[in-house]
Amino acid sequence: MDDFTQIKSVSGLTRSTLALVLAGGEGSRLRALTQWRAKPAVPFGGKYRIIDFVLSNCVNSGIRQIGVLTQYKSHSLIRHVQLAWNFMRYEIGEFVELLPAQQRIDKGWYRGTADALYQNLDILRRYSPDYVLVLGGDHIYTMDYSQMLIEHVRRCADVTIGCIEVPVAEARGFGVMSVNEQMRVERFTEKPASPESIPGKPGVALASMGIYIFSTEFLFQKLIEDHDNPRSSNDFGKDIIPSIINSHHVLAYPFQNDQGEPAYWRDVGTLESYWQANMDLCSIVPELNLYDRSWPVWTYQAQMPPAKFTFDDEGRRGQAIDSMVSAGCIVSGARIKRSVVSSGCNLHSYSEIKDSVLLPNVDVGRHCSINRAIIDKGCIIPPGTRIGHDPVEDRKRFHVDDDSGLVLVTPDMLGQSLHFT
Ligand code: ADQ
Ligand code: ADP
Repeated sequence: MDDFTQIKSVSGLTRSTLALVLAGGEGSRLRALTQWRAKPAVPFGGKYRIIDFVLSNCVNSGIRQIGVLTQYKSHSLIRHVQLAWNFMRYEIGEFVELLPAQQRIDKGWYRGTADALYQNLDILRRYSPDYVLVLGGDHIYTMDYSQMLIEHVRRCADVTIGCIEVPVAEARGFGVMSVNEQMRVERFTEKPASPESIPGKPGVALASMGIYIFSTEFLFQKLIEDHDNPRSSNDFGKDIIPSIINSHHVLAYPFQNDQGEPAYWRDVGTLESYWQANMDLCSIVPELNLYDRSWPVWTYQAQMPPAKFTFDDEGRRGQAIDSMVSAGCIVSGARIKRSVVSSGCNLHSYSEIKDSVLLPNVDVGRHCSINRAIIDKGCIIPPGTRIGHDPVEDRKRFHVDDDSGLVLVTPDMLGQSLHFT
């Protein structure tokens, strides 16, 4: 039988928790979108960057001591976190602190996710939290971590892992676990070749969301043991979690919506999943609701005028339907359908944009037709360009995703210099 602890104050728990966001991974499956920036810094949803979702979850959950561990191509990530997340007040114990791989303990970069924490052990010790919440910086979801924290403490767990049901066909990319009736984890395999189904739910596996709550002393002890183990790759999913399943209390916390179903959680690791998660925002009743005022997603707000829609010279309206059009855009006679148009875009007359994601500051010239495409920040699409209609033509100039047929366009593919702002 598990022990249970009475919880007196939820805010007492959240205030004694340090969140560490792992934001250093390469994200190579996003192709040229991560050529110059880390995946958590990729623009998303018209005005956000991917990392804003996890940071907003922390702040909205009352966890306001946050470290962001950066490594790979971190310039725009660091700049964004500094610009967007500087409203926290250090005086009252709130902060978002950047922890770049800086060869503090070892001479190398962060090896795996556990090593990223180990190399900052001296800093983590100084904050002396009771609990450490480890998070990935590259998922789109809104989640109240305080509920998971309550469960961790109530059930006297050593580690609690956030988990979600996924189709078995997709489970190979995740840590997959099996649990007993009390949700204690009995087996955990990182990226298994043949993932097991949940008993009674064929075709559905229980996947780790890469979210862990550790009781601090236990975490520190395991990080040191892992560091001293020459056979370890120093990774949570590959090394630390599998090594403690049999010897410690590892609890699974299912991430569910109010109806008890798996909640909205997307790993936007591929062009198709990145595009689809953007498209999801355009649906009439989106599963992830950016308009929920009780759970604001915070970001950096550039000073921009409202989006503006005007007629073209022949009197046809600029219009957008089932779409999100961000501040600073001018839609002059262009037609937008099922698309996300980010801040500061200019869409000129006689052009049509369908099922597409435009990152900030894109300029679409006259008479263009863009279909099922992702257009990177700052691209200037010359008048008359057709994208997403003829894969053979598209392949000559742009990147066409083999799985989905989506077209990715970046400034260098158009012979333009990259946009630095
Ligand atoms: P992956 O996402 O494949 O699996 P990983 O590549 O280690 O694991 O990335 C985890 C997070 O850490 C990402 O946010 C990444 O950006 C970051 N990261 C990776 N290497 C880093 C480093 N050296 N320094 C700093 N940050 C780094 C993990 C778990 C699986 C789980 C999935 C859920 O291992 O068990 O199912 O997440 O997506
Ligand atoms: P974003 O803000 O959209 O993530 P940025 O325009 O800020 O992208 O670029 C991200 C990083 O890539 C910056 O560090 C910038 O210095 C670097 N970068 C962009 N283009 C080049 C280039 N042609 N050569 C070297 N570095 C580049």
